[in-house]
Amino acid sequence: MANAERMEAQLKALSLISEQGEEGTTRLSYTPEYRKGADYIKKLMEEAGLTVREDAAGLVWGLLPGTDPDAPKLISGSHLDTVRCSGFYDGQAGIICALEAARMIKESGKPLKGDFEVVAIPMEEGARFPNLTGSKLAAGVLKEADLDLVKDTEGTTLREAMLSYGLTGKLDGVDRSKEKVKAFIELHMEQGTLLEDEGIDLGVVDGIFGCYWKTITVRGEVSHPSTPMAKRKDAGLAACRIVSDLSEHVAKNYVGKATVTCGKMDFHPGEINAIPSRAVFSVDFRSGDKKNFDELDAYLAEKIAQVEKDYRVKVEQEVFSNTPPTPNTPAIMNALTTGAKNLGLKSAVLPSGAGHDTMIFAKIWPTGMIFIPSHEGYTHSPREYTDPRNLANGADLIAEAIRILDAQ
Ligand code: HGY
Ligand code: MN
Ligand code: MN
Repeated sequence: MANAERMEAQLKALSLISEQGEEGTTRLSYTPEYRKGADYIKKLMEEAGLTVREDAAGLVWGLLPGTDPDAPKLISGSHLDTVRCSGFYDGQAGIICALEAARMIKESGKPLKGDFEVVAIPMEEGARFPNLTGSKLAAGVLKEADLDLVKDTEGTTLREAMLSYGLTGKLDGVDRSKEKVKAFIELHMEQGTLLEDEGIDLGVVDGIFGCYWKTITVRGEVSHPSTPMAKRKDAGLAACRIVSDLSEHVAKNYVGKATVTCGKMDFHPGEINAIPSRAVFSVDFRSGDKKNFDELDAYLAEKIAQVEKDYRVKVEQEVFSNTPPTPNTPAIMNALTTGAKNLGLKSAVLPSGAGHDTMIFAKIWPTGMIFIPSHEGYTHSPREYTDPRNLANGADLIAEAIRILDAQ
């Protein structure tokens, strides 16, 4: 059985590998802190007896070889990067639990037919580069040419960031889309409260909500705050109007269907006594149904046209990332549900409101996701927590499901 204390200690150690910030853990991809986190994961993988490699995109793979080199592989893992001021379970718990499962399988003396690989993935969060970029590179969705096109929030290209991280700036061997993989399984915090509220041990995820991010730039004219309201071209007020009308519209008309979040807003020149000439802000749409994204796009376009007229400003919008709602594979879900039953654990099927690397790997492999309870649903917050017993249940289920799938 999994060792909860060991996993809790490993996650606690990861929590300290962070930029010095106000609170929580901040480990953005391809930064010195990320390098320390990746080296720590490599050390844990070596200690667990896995063969370790880091690929040309910075994904860290731990291999437990199977007995039959022709048998399809089994892969489990999650992301190692965080948002700013984060907790230390989001993504990381999926790596640590997969590693614990690999260790248990190895120590059982009963080898699998297929290779079992544990993976730690960069750039899942959109805190630096567009979200899911690491898994898009591994799935062959992003190609070499994209390395000069994809930029982080400061305008650094992927290739520049990879080179400064010590990688080759090429993608040799990164694309794994042509390999025979029986399943990719990702364990993750629920980032909601259903499991904890209902006293359920583990979640089996059926559908993962889509995640649609836009960057909106409003351009007006800087002038003195004494400028009459009807004369000014106030980019700041125009931006606030778009955000407040959009959020009211979603709150009223998309209950239980979609959400919208404005997490970032920046005014230029950013002085108390200067009407902003430019406002740049983010829009994050989530929904389980792509139709809602299309409707909200139409609403946003109308709202922008009205605000341009009413506020005498110009508005541009740019898609930062767009991943549609993604279903998991029923056969993998069945293996997870059967595995939980075999372990005497209570499980339930539920959707994921958050986005995950699994959405990208679902394009090339059969996929499944395991949720463990998030205490009071906190996530993207230093208050994120789960009882170590949940980590053990999760690792046990990964090992059990891997055995079931390997035997099929
Ligand atoms: O934003 C998300 O849904 C996830 O935390 N990356
Ligand atoms: Mn997250
Ligand atoms: Mn995550």
